[in-house]
Amino acid sequence: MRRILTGIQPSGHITLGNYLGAIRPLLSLQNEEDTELLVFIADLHAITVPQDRQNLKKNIKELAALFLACGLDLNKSHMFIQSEVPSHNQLGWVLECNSYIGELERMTQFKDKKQKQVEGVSAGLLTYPPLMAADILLYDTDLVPVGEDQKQHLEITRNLAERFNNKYGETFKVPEPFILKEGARIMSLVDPSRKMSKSDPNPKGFIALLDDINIAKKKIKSAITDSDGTIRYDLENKPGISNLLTIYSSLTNIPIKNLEIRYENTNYQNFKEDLANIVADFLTKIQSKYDYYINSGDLDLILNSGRDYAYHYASRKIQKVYRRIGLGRN
Ligand code: ATP
Ligand code: LTN
Repeated sequence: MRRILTGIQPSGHITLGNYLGAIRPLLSLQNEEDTELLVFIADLHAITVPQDRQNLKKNIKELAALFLACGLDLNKSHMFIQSEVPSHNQLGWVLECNSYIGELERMTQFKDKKQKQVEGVSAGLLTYPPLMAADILLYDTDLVPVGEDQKQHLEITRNLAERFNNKYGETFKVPEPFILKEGARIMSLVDPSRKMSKSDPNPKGFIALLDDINIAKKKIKSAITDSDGTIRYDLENKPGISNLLTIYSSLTNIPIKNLEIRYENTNYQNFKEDLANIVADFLTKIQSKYDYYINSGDLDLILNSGRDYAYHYASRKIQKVYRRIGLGRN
């Protein structure tokens, strides 16, 4: 059986970038035969930067309900909260001891996030990749759907798996990233040179899946574009409009080439107006399903059953790892 796994941090409100980069590719695989999905809320990763207790709690539940609202099929998947399965911390530590500071310091996400910390840079921000590797390697994962920004972390995960296997004997499956060409890097609406990010202090930069519909429409209509006026995909010279074309195409499945032809003789305002309506329809559908799940008592039962399933699998793996290394008495 093929196992697909991904995690998202409950570090803010889930964005269209998270959806197009990670959730949509994940869901595109769930109907394939002989495939199982493991989906988790990466709360241990979220605390690498400061989090408010109440917000964190709320974001964890919100993310769980959103996965379901986006269409996660519970007959094919298990959803759980990372901190409820202690094997993640256990393997994280082991892999940390097999990581080199130099390779961790080279990670782009570390370098970016380090710049933004006002209260000091936590050691966890640096040692985050071995914890992410643990998330993946505990479950003999085959494929990991992620956005482009996580490619480097997948590479280090593969390196750590191979390093461990060489040193202690075959223990981990070496996973592959699953990165879709379109939507893997959605950019900020206020600065198309930066990626759309849920922890952006300026909410105009991102569309959250739970944004008020009129506010979301306004964000699209006021997205930064250039002054050239033609609707053409050109990442280098027209990053703003290219980003909007990518969003349009990803949500409608209309190829970008066809959109360029459709909007050849119009202006940015018309194009943005249409895109705003497409985004509004998409959000409306998700939000009505979200309202159902967040208010249903099922959510806790679903998370309990996901935790038990993950715990069972992961605790066997960590015992094997400990034995291989020579830890404890067994
Ligand atoms: P934060 O701002 O807290 O770092 P984030 O919005 O970057 O959060 P993550 O939780 O780090 O989101 O990422 C969850 C998943 O969403 C990952 O697979 C990541 O690659 C993907 N992702 C995040 N931002 C984007 C984006 N702008 N475009 C496409 N995929 C994205
Ligand atoms: N590192 C990811 C979130 C994440 C993840 C994972 C993704 C944590 N563990 C395991 C895929 C598989 C992020 O910050 N975007």
